[in-house]
Amino acid sequence: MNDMLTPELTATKRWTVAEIEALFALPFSDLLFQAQTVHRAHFDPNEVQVSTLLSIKTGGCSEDCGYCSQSKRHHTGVEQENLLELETVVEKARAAKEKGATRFCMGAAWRGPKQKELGPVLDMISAVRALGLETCVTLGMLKEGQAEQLREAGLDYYNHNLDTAPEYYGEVVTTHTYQDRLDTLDQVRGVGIKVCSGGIVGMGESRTHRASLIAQLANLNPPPESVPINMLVQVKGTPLDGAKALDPIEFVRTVAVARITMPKSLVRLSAGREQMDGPLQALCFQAGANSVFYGEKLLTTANPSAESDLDLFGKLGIRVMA
Ligand code: SAM
Ligand code: DTB
Ligand code: SF4
Repeated sequence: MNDMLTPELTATKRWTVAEIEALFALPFSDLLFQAQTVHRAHFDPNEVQVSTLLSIKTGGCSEDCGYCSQSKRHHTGVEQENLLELETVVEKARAAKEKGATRFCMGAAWRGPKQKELGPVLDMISAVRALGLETCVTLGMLKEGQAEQLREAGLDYYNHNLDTAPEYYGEVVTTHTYQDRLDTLDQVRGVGIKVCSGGIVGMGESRTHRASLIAQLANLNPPPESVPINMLVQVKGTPLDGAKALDPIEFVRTVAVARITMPKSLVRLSAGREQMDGPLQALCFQAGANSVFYGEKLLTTANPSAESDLDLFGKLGIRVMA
């Protein structure tokens, strides 16, 4: 086999975009075999981690992300809501735990939290953690000192996606920059919070852009502990509604390449599962995906029900990761 295509199982390898494109170009069976080999070296291939999402502050966001239902610049019918009350969040977290989730992710449609907005979120983190769940929040860009406060509240993971290649970012978002995203990831890493960062495919990007996104993620030092791979959910009223749909095989290839280049990370099959059938999801698990969002809602769009996921897991002999 060509040396360039042999995956190194170290977190410190720097990947070039060309090496990642070479992985994308492999025959499908060879790519899946490599992905499965890497997956089995680091994880039980029959276990999947499950996280439940809750939108704690919906809509009205100042940013112009072309895919997002929550930007106030797009007319999507998503109404702006206030930050949820602590009791509501705790109730939802308790219900998620009862259904088997091990991580609870709280998302807010903010460019970033204002200081007076952060306080109530810190209380939510502590309360959810007290239930025995792992905690994750996604609040946008962080200002100096905010990551520290999140860590002190007991936050386990901060989600902040790079979303696409640096070369394509300006086509999707103009109100903040790729460097802004990287700076927030630095702040999170700097205080010892675990990083959840991935992207969206199916936004009209090229395969080279997908390889470039994966290179950015895999070359973070260390790579994110959690890597969500989202298939664009097309939302009416957003600029990306009507984008050419990505071929499902190309989606599976993206998952496999993420697995090979980030051997120790949880690779999450994220948004877009409601639009996928069971066999396509099964291929994604074979390609090394080992985490999903669990529960019938993502932030504003639908996700498969817990019952249908448990049914699929049953058919595939998949156990939920403790
Ligand atoms: N406002 C914060 C931010 O942008 O980081 C946090 C919430 S934002 C909704 C979190 C992530 O959801 C985005 O980075 C993007 O990856 C994902 N997302 C949003 N809308 C999506 C869509 N329609 N399809 C797929 N993924 C989407
Ligand atoms: C991630 O990568 N995907 C999640 C979570 N992190 C915050 C969000 C998906 C949102 C899908 C569109 C919606 O429901 O609004
Ligand atoms: Fe706002 Fe986040 Fe949506 Fe962008 S992705 S518009 S920052 S909520």
